[in-house]
Amino acid sequence: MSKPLTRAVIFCIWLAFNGVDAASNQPYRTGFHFQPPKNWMNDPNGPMYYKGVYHLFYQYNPYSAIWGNITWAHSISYDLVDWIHLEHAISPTEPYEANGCWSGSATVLVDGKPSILYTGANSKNQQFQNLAVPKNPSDPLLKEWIKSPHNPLISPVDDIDPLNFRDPTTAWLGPDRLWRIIVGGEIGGQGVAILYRSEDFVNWTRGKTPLHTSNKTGMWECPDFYPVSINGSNGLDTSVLAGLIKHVLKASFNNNDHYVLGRYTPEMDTFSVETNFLSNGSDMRYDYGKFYASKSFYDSDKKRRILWGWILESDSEADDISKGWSGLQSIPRSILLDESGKQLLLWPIKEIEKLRTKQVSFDDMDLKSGSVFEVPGIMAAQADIEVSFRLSGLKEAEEMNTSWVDPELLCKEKKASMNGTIGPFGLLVLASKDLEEQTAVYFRVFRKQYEKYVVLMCSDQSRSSLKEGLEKTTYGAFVDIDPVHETISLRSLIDHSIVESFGGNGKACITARVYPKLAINQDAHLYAFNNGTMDVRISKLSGWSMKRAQIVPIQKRRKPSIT
Ligand code: DQQ
Repeated sequence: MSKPLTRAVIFCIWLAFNGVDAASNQPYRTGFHFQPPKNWMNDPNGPMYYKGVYHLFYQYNPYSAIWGNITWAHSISYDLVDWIHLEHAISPTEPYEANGCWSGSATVLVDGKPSILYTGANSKNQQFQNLAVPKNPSDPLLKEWIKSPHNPLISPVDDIDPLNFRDPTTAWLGPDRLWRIIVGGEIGGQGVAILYRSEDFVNWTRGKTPLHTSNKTGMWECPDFYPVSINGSNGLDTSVLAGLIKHVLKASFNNNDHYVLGRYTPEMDTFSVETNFLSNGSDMRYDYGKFYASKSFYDSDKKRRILWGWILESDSEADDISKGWSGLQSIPRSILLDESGKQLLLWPIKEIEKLRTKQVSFDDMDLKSGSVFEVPGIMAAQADIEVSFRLSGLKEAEEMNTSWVDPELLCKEKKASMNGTIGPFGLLVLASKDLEEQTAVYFRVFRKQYEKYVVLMCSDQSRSSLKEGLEKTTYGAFVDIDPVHETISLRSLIDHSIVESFGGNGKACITARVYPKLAINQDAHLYAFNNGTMDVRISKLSGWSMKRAQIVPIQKRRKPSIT
C-alpha cells in the first residue's frame, strides 16, 4: 500500500471512532480530554469517589463561551475516562452568590455522606463560604444538591479582604475530632491559607494564625492541603495525619499551581515548610505550562490521590466565541512523593491506556546529530507517545552558567531550532508534513562542576501554528535526572489542541495548547529530532493512536443504563 493510502485508511478508521466533530469545523475539540459539549469551563471542583461513582463538578457558564454566570456543572464516570453529563448541581440563586457559585471542594463526612463547601460571590464580588448537601445521599449519582439554610457560613470579617477570600479545601479531621479547612486569601498584600475549624461542618471558627502565608506572592486561589506517603506507592486520605508522611500545600497564583512540602503538626495546626514558594532553584509546580486552579481527591477505591487541573485556551476570546467553547480539564494525574522525598511525581491515570489502539514501537535506534525521523502509522493528532533517550559523550555537554536559574527563560533563549551539543532532542508533535508547523517538546543537557548534569525540558510553541493572534509561550522546567545513570524519558498525550508532556517519569510536566492550521486531523505528523551535535540513542519508543472517550449527556449514554 502506498503511503498516502495508508494514511487515508488510518484516517477512515479514526473517523469511525471520532465522528465528524474533530474532522470538520472543530479541529481543536479534543478526543479524550474532559470537556462539556459547549460553552465556558474553568476550575475543576469537588472531585470525589462516592458509592462506586467518580464525580467531577466544574465552573461553568451555561450561556456562553466566556466566563460569567458561574454554575457548578456536574459529570460522573465509572473509570475517569468516559463521562456522563448530568444536570447542574449548584446554580446561583441567592444574594450571597448573585455573581456566581465559585470554586470549592467535597468532603465525605464521618457518617459517609458527602458535603460541598463552595464560595459565593455577591453582586459586589464580596466572597462567602457556603455549604451544599445531597438531597438524597443514597443516590450514587448525587443528582440534586440543597443549599444549607445557614448559608453563608463564613463571611469575610476583620482583616480579610472580602474580594479575595475564596475556594475552601476538602476538610480533614484533627485529633480533637474537629474538622479543618483552609480558604485562600490575600491579607495585607500577601497570599494566605486561612484556617477554620468546625465540629458540625456548619459553624466555623477562624484559627488564630493562618496555616501558611507568603510575602512573595499575592492572592492564593484554590489552595489544596493533603498528606503524601514517604516511600509509599499509595495515596492517602486527606485526614491521615500520622505515619511516614509529609504534607503538600498547593496554591494557585501567577497563572500556575505552585506547591511546597512540609511537616504538619495537627495539635498546633502548624505547617513547617521545607522550601518557600517562588524560591530560586526550588519553585515547584505541578506543571510548568498551562495548568491552573487544580484540585486533588483521594480515590478510596484504588487507594490513590488524583489531580485535576484546568487547562486554559491560548487563543483569543473572539476565537472562543466562534468555537463556542473554552477550557479543558487535564487528564487526571496520580500524585506520589518521589523517592528523593524532595518533589512530587505526577502521572496520567492507568485507565487512560484503555483508549490506546494501534501501536508503533522501536527499540535501540540512533537519533543522529541533525536528524529528523517520522514516527509512522499512528493517528498523530490523537496519540499517546512514550520515548526514552540514552546519552553518551556527556563530558562534551555545554557548560551550565550559574546565572541560568529560570528554566522558562533558558528554553526561550535556546529554542528547539538552535543547535546545541547534547540536545535539543525530543519530539515534534502536531507537526505539518513540511515542518512549517510544529510543537517541539525536547531536552537539553548541560554540565555542571564535578561531573554533575542539568537536564532542561522545554515545550516550544513558537512555531505551533501559522495562525496569528495566539499566545505561543515557550515553557521550561529542570528535571531532576542523572543522565549518567538514567535514561531521559518523555511521555506526551497529544489531543488535537493540547499536548500534555511528562518528563523523567512525571518529575516535570508541561502542558501546552496549540491550534495548528495545517497539522490537523490526518494531516498531523509526529517526528523525533536531534538538533545537537552529539548523537542520541532512543532506547525505546512506543506510540499509540488513541480512541475517543465517550463523554456524553445522560440521554445519549449507550450503556450501561443508569437508574
Ligand atoms: N476561579 C473561580 C474562583 C477561583 C478562580 C471563579 C480560579 O473561585 O479563585 O470561577 O481560577
